[in-house]
Amino acid sequence: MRTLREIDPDVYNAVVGEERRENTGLELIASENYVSKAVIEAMASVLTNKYSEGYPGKRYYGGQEFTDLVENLAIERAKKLFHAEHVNVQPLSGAPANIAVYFALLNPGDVVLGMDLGHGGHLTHGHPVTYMAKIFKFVRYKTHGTDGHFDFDEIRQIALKEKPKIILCGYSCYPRDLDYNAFQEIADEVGAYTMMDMAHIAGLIAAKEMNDPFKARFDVVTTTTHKTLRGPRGGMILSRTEDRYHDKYNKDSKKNLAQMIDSSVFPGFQGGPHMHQIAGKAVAFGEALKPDFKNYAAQIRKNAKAMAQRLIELGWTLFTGGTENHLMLADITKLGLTGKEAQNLLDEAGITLNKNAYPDDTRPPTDPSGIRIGTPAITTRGMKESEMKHIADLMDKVVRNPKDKKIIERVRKDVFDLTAKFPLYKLYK
Ligand code: DSN
Repeated sequence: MRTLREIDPDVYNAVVGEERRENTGLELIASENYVSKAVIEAMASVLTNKYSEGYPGKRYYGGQEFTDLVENLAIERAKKLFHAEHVNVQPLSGAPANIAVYFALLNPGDVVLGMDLGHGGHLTHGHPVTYMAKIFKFVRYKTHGTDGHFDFDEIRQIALKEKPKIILCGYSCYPRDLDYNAFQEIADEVGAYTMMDMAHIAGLIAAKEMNDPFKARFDVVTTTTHKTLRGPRGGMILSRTEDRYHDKYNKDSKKNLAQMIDSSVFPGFQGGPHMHQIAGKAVAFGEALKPDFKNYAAQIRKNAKAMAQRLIELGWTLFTGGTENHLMLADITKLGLTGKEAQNLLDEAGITLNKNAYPDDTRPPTDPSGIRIGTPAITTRGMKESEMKHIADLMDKVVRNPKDKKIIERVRKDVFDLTAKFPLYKLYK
């Protein structure tokens, strides 16, 4: 970074500032993590210089000997990690991955049945504000009760009525595992493809800490690579090879499912892949294949459980009464604050998390009732159950004393002390 410091001190200072912020604060945003130095080095490499439209061995431009090598490494490692028949590592992030799948499988007006955003689903699963909702018809299922269960009879009834071509599951704010067999059975009955967006829990699925959608014969699984999987910011699509509905939906096509997805990503949707990012993915997948990754993934869940338990002891209301993955959703209005107020207060104390809608929230998305809390990043730092209890106590102190600046300052100091005991890399000073 010496060159950057000399050439562009403004950008250099922003990068150093962010490194300092990450080092000295507690990162509880459930979708964030810290990549390894090796991933950063791969991302900051000359591979960013190269255009590689196409796929390994079938590119449009010359000079692809090393890009092919890197992309094949990423594909082979991802296949091994998730026992996938086919992998496309070119999606630039999670939204482009999901969009590419919609265009691979659907025609305008076709129906997708997915989880409601307000109940933990994701914006790219057809929220009305997205362009996808103008092209395809998205219908939604919700969770039920304080335990947040799915009513599969209800989902089946919606599917029988709406005739979706894709039944989609996956979430960005739901603290439980999913019963993929139940979704698959409904999809078989109505003739729908099954699609799982595992972005949040990819690392936990890779480590066999959570159920595997491919075991239930899911057709397509999409993911980002930067959450629990701990890779660079990016996306990926995994799928079966066979198109189980070739005769029903695609009888004039010569393509199987894998080919439909590949041509949807490129040339259908994206241009040149970001090869530096694909190199980072290859490195991260290599790391996830090592035995240590299993310990890390198991610890994420142990940490979430320990923190949830402590928060409940302290009187917090958590959706579903706890967690079995990496995140918790708290109804913070029960402690007298809105989600936005809690997020801002905790930010002042060096604890970063995000406001989030709580199921059936009556408040607006810009200032909802909930806050989402996640353990992947602090687990990467090496923190364990006892630190989780300590962090829960610190959060509780802040939200119960919103007007007391002294308490917030004291918690900020405690956060400094705690993070100093679990240092991150320092690359830039
Ligand atoms: N923004 C991500 C999250 O925080 O869950 C999902 O895209």
